Amino acid sequence: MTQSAPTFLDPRTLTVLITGASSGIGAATARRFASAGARVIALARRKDRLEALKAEFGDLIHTAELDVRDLEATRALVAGLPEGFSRFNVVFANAGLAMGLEPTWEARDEDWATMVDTNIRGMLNTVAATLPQMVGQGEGHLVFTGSVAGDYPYPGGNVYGGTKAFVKQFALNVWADTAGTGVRVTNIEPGMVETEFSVVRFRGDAGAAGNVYADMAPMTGADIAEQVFFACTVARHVNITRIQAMAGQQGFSPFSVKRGQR
Ligand code: NDP
Ligand code: 8X3
Repeated sequence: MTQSAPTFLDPRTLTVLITGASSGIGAATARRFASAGARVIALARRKDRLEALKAEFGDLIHTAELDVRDLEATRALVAGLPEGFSRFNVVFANAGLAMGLEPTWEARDEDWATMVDTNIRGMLNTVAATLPQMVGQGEGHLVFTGSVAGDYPYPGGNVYGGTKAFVKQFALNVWADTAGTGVRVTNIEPGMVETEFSVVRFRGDAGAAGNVYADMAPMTGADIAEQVFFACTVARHVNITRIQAMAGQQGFSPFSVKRGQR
């Protein structure tokens, strides 16, 4: 059998809907696709941040304010997309956050609720509002932002890691449903990426957030955007099911042994 070179989709054929596009991984992914000529629907709660994207890329970008926790607003937004953006064929369900790093028994109820409502319910709302259209048109790609925290435990990761384990298993189950429909599914599972993630996790404490990335080289939003771009532009007969990447200086810890404790 002759070996042919891998082929890639023309990004100019893609219309990419991104939640959490106002900063970090989502903003970098919006830039990656728009700079390659794709159209991008950039969504987040902070509309002013989205305007910077609009200023950079003009007509390739459509921005709108959206809180993914609101299912009806998400459905209405998708139903009302303007001409040129309404036939999206990539959805990046990326909006999410961690709140707090306390041990389980000291964690705040409201933080757990915010993480579950955003990372699980908000992600499901995004899928509910977009997947039927992509299955109907027989072409699409659903990309999720999971995390290494969905595979590996760490102290203080309790509900955040639980939400990302949900995202991973849900992504795999969606792929079990969509395989053969023309809709691809990918779960992106990063380790340490320096974004506003840790500032949010530590409630605006920039010092605590900075310590997370001190004296090491974390991944950047652009590093993750490149992975999303690859998964979405690889030839249609390929489905990249999961991409897990860690910073080069981020390894694993041995099991902890609590000697002398009962
Ligand atoms: P950022 O804090 O920089 O970005 C988070 C994005 O999510 C923002 O655009 C924010 O926009 C949006 N968002 C949060 N809540 C909502 C909401 N209710 N409705 C709509 N948008 C919302 O962090 P990252 O870029 O790092 O985070 C993106 C994803 O990556 C998250 O799912 C996170 O869990 C995941 N991740 C991050 C890693 C890291 O180390 N940074 C590693 C692994 C995964 P706005 O506030 O304007 O609404
Ligand atoms: C974010 C990565 O390791 O901080 O999902 O939980 S980690």
